[in-house]
Amino acid sequence: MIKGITTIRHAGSAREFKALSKLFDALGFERGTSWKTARGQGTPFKASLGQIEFVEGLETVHADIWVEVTDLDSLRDVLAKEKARIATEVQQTSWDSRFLVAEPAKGLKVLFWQKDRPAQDALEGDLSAHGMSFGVVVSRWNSFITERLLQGALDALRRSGCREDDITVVRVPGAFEIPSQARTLAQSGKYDAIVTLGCLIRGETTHYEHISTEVTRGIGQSAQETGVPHTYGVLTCENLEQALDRAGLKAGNKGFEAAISAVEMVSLQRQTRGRAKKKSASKRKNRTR
Ligand code: DLZ
Repeated sequence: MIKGITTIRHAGSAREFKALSKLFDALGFERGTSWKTARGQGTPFKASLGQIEFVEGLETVHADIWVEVTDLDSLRDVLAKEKARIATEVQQTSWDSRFLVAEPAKGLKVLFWQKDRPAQDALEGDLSAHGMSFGVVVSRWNSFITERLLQGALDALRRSGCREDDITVVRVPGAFEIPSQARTLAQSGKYDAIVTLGCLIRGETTHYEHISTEVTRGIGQSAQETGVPHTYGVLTCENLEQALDRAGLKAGNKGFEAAISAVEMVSLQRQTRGRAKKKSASKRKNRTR
């Protein structure tokens, strides 16, 4: 089962290692667990999402570490402040993005890129969970699958920077019980979002259609009526093989995806609420003039 991808680079010296670590801190990467032995040392820097991509054809790759960012211009400012060498200045691509290549240590090139905004004024949530709290409701029925979904969800929240104390996991007997517990957590006012995890398998469930319809409707209703984002990590599968694929084997881990979506939705909600407040304040100001 795939858990993550790590790209490892040797720094030329302890001094360079320290400078690289300082730069990656300044860029906003989350530090993982460092190690040090008589033979050397290492410090991982985490991103919320990682992937490995193979490329074929004429496209120039520029660097073998690519980092997608939400604001390339601010990132360029941090690189300048940290006096990191820019090997290629900001350029537009033919695939609706801009990129630059930094060379913070000799021979170590990192390409930073940002996707062009789809529309001038579009708002998007980001994937940092700092200062957010989450309720995770997971059902015990088919726990062989749902525990994998839970591990994926917890992994996503931790990688996004959520503190352990800000995650509450609640176990319920089966998928049918998820909506009521999700609503209870949402109504408590303690959580920014609720992640729901469960697994319904058609072959093993006589009332499959009824249960899955109720669960989906109940989670959606709780989200709409409480105003707290809920994300849907309930698998509805034909058989165990399909469920396994979606719990980390071939088709990713839907628990991880549900948790990442929750982080994005909280971030987006904070932005849209902030924007709505500003708009109504400026309306009031105009009226009193
Ligand atoms: C009863 C039942 C059945 C047959 N199948 C599943 C399933 O595949 N996945 C699941 O999460 N729960 C199942 N359940 C249990 C119901 O969701 C519920 O917990 C019980 O009917 C008790 O209310």
